Amino acid sequence: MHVHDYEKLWLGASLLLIVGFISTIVYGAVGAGVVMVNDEGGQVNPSELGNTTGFDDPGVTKVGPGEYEVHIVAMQFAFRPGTVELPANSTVTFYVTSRDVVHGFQVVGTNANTMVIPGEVSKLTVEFDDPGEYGIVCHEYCGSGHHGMASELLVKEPSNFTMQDDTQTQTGGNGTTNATATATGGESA
Ligand SMILES: [Cu+2]
Repeated sequence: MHVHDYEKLWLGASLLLIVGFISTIVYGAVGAGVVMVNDEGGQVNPSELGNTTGFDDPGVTKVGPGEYEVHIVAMQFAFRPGTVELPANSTVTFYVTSRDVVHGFQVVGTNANTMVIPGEVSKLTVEFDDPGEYGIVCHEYCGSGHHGMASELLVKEPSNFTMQDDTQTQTGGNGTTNATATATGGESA
């Protein structure tokens, strides 16, 4: 059977395209360092968060040199705590849950991004190398006040950083960012 030269050319070109598409998918899955948020954060009773370790007093806990844990409760229409302060050069594991409806949690300008589902704990680890201000926003429509549901994350020079006391308030706020964080756990919702 004779195959025309142009036919061969187009066959070859479409084969190349297919190989190219598969390569980008494989790279995105394993090469880009993106980690999906899974169920390893565990489960909680959303109506018992006041009696749940970590979420009864949300905020920052130091767990090792340069390592911090941050518990965050999302609710209509705020995050608690309203402001999170962390030192630069730190590895931070966020534990985020909701006490009412589905919310979102995104550190703006980074790939730290997850859904927040009542009863589930979203766990994601982020490295903050440089000082900066980041907005934390809810990106899942959660009701009439959704547009105002935001808080801020201040990454400070380690020499200026002192642990916040435990009397954090529920305030909203918007931060801007010069994104330098890289998340080792994150998901696009
Ligand atoms: Cu929300």
